[in-house]
Amino acid sequence: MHQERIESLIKAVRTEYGDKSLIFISNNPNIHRNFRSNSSLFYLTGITRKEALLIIDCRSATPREKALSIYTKKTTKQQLLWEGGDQDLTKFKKSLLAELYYVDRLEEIIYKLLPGYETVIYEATPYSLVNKTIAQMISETSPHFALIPLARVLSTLRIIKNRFEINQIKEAINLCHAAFFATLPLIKAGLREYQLRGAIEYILATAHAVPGFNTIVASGKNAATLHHHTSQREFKKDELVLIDFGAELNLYNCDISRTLPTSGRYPKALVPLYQGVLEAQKEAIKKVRSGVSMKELHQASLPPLIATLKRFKLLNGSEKEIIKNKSYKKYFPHNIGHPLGIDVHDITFPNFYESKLSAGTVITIEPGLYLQKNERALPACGIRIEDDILVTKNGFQLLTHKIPKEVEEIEELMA
Ligand SMILES: [Mn+2]
Repeated sequence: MHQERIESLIKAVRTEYGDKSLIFISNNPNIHRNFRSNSSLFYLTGITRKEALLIIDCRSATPREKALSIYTKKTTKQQLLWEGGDQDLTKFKKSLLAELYYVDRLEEIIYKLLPGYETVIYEATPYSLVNKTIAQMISETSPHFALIPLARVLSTLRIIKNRFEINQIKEAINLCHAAFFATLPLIKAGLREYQLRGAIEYILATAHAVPGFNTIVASGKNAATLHHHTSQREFKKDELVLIDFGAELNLYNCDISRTLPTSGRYPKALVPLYQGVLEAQKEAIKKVRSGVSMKELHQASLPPLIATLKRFKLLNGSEKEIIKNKSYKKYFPHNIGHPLGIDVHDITFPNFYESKLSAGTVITIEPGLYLQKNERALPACGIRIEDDILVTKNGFQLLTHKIPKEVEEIEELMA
């Protein structure tokens, strides 16, 4: 799998920039706290070692001709004592047909490598073996080099998931499913936001997963803050709690939001608001298939949202006018969703939002409505419903279908 990915990357680079290209991707060893492997390095190789630099020579079309070199540092006795061992890279000599070098400094080696090449494709992480970013180093010494960010070439490959990756995402979703059902009974007046967050993250931790991002638990008016940092606020009766959570398992992520009532039933006044968001989400999901753009999915979600806002007299004018003058953005200020994968907001290319989606891409669909203050007899609140969806040739697969979102379903579960 990794060899094929590297081969595809080399092919893309050779097509775009010619074969006199070198690719540098490294793991930043300086982040000891919550170290996480560089997503692209992990995608291409499976490497998770803190000290690791992969150099790909694009003069060879395949990784089989000594095109790959991995540079790393020997683990010292001190490191062994304090940190324990790190990933052993010797296995990659075989699996990737890579050369493996143990070095203490890399500058000289890189300078020696450069002649004969014209393009350097890189990830901008600082790397201890060269003290600065490789891009900095090269632009200072060899300003004639074309420096190209790796994402420009790799995003079109990473955006399409294979079966293994889809299964990884599904497994992460299974953990969130478990966390959702285990913590649902906790959602009632008196509990505090951080307690629910702790309970959700506890379930993930016991399955050897980590939260893919700071779990959002936002109650009442706090939910009007899109990325509310879970606070001490206590849940009150008859209000809503927005949870936006994700599990990262083996470096693959999911991302789910649900909005739940604190008193077992959705407050009557807020039901139409909730239903509006749900309908908007369903309208967008219905349209998912290869060839459709995120922008079109966004557009598809707007009529139900706008109808809801008009119903509460939060917006005036025709649907057409409201879309044109974008006044709906006061209540729905973000995009409909984003791609998902090794990163929660997975790698994208510049015009991704307008581009046609391809089969194999996993996206989120997450419309929301947010009231920053009490308005028209409605309390300040936030509603977001987010599912993870696999784009297929003729439609979609709703990966998060087991996590309920219908009003009746949730009220029955909480009764
Ligand atoms: Mn999301």
